[in-house]
Parts: sequence; C-alpha cells; structure tokens
Amino acid sequence: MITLEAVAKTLLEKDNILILTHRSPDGDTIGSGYALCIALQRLGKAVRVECSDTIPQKYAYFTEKAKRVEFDEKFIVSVDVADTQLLGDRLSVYADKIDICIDHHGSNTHYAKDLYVEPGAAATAQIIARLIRLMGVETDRDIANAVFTGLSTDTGCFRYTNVTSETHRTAADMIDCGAESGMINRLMFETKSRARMDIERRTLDTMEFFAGGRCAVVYTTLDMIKSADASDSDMEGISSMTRQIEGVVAGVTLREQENGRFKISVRTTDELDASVICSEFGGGGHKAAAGCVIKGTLDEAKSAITGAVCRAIEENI
Ligand SMILES: [Mn+2]
Repeated sequence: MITLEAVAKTLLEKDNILILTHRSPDGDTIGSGYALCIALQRLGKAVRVECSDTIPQKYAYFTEKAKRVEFDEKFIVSVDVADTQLLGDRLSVYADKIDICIDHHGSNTHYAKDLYVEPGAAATAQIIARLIRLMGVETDRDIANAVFTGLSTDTGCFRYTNVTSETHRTAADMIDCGAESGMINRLMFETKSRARMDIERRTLDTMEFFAGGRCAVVYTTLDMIKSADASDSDMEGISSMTRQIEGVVAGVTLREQENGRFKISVRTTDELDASVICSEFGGGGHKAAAGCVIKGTLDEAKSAITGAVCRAIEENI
C-alpha cells in the first residue's frame, strides 16, 4: 500500500499514461478513469482510457471531453479493478504490467506494483476526487460530471449503505464545481431503453422465492437477452431488482454466459455478507453486493447458489 499523496506525486512525474477500466464497465470505473484522464490531460500529459468492452454512449457527456490521443504507454494505472481477470480479454495483456491500482474493493488481489485501496470509500470516484485535488488540478465541470457519475452510480443514487458523509461531501464539492447532478441522475437512473424494459419484464417473470420469502432468485438466459435485443449496458444493475422486494434479505440473479456457465450476482441487506457466500464459489466483492461464476445447467447453478444462500440465512438470521 502506498499513500494517496505518493500516487499524486508519481502521476505528476509520469507521462504517456494508460488508464485501464474493468470489463462490463459501470459508471464508477468509467467516471474514475475519465476524471483522472481529463485532469492529467489538463496538465499537458498524453493520457487515454481503455476498456475491454465498448463504453456505453450514455456516458458521452464526459467521455467526449477527453482528447483521444495515441502514444506508446510508459505508465499504467488501473481504476476500480479488483482483480486482473476483470480487465477482460482485450486488456489481459497488461495484467502483470500495471504500475498503480486505485480501488475501493476490499477483495482487491494486490496485483499492481503499487496499490492504493480504500474499502471504506463508496466509489473509486470518491478517491479520484481527492487525488485530483492533491495533484493541484482544478476540478472543472467535465471532471466534476465524471466524478459525480461514479459516486451516484456506485451508491444507487446515494441510497446504499456504503454512502458516508464523505460521499455526500464529495458530491456537494462536485456540484460546486459544476456537476449537473439532476441531468446525471435522470440519465443514469430514470432513462431506460425499450430493450431494458423488455429484459426487466422477462427477468421478473422468472422470480422464485426460497427460505420463507427471504431469498428471491431470478435468471436471465441468452435466449431472453436475444429476444429482448438487450445489450450489455441494458443489463447493468439488473441484479439489484431482487433487493426491492419486502422481506427479502438476499437477492440472487443468474445470468447465462456463452460457455455453459452462469454469472451469479448476490445482493444482501445488512444481516448477510454477500462476499462470504460468493467466496464459496471462488468469487467475491462487497458485503452487500458480490458475484461468482458457476458452471453447469441453469437448474444446477440455481440450486448450488440457492443452497448456499439459504444456509447463510439459517446460520446468520
Ligand atoms: Mn466501484
């Protein structure tokens, strides 16, 4: 572990900086990556953000503010990437070449030469806001919009228990610097594509309850995704739907992958630790939101994860 001051000092000394984000990018990894990229570009440095997957167009209000530049990278930073596997296929070549990782996942696997991780931070963007200040770069509207997006998306619009007073103070700072909070929250939380509405409807149709109604399970198959014509970005956050149900302490979402596997997302309320449940299957994450991958048919994957969740409910509640 190094200090954030040391991260700032190192970045000020470097040039030709490549910033890596995680696959299936969310608002935090993209917001953090672009906020840092724009701040370093303001200092005259050659910087660009890379992602294994296409960055959704809905983030264009800040991603388009970074200059698109090509160069041979001399320094590599990852943001919000807990494990090198999460870099995805296209960026996997950088797995053992990352100089600094900035993250907020307690499960970070310490893969980078230097690591700054703050598990108490609601979003990596919360750390990036401080880093930019430490580097002495003025937070302009573009940077503020990118940081605000990371804060807002990783906290479910400031509703999750990971929110601290510091999260709100950072968000307030960003609004003072010009962040368009109303526009961002409408775009991130209210606006849905028709494909998204369709896949939500189909997914909700699969809902089953276990453990006396305390565990809700839904699934999404490749056929369902195809029928709804849903893209990866249409699927973002779909796994938090189960937690909205009264009496549910654990929500499980299974999503079929191409290779006979299911990507499992577990969302829990305060009484249960989702990362402990997912670690039984080699996964991990946060206390309230974690994931893993299970190989097998839908029924096999469903009964394996449901069994683990029900055991955790019996043991803890
Ligand atoms: Mn994050």
